[in-house]
Amino acid sequence: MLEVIVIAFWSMLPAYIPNNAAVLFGGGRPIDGGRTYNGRRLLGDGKTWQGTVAGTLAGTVVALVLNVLSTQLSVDLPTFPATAVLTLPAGAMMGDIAASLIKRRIGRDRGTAVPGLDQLDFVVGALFLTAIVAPAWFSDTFTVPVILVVVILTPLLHLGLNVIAYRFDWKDEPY
Ligand code: CTP
Ligand code: MG
Ligand code: K
Repeated sequence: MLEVIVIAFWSMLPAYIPNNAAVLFGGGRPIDGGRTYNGRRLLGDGKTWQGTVAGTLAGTVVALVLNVLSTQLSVDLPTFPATAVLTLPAGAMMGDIAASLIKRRIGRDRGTAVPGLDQLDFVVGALFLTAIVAPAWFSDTFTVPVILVVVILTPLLHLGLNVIAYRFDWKDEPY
């Protein structure tokens, strides 16, 4: 059980970091360029080019560092192929962006909480893109128990980290 939790956390770390990096380094020009549809923004000011690039880069660096670490550790942890090094962080950012698109369409303004969607958007994005681009590595690494742990553990971790980011004034809301 502990092994499954460790593998789940390790394998998803390159997808966890991007959101936090986007919060820290985001800003500037929004991806939607201010465009609206039916009177509402497509994505909103919370989805910026800078945040997306910084988040993807940060997750990529984390995956590369974990690859180096896994050769140093005696325990058998997954290494990330070049495809997953990119798809885990890029997929996480895409999932978060897709969630904003959904949130604007259902009438939620930027920064409002949609429980469930907020905590799992990046997980679904990261897993989905990785499953498409690196199917063999995906099915070897993300077994059913690992996916179950990811789906349960992620919202708890995400909420915990966001509360900390909020307390440190890095983030406007504690979710
Ligand atoms: N951020 C960014 N670019 C991204 C994702 C996040 O610049 N692709 C930054 C923004 O400053 C954003 C903050 O990180 O406000 C928090 O991210 P998030 O909670 O995902 O965005 P919200 O502002 O809550 O907007 P939304 O309601 O669209 O999710
Ligand atoms: Mg938010
Ligand atoms: K979000």
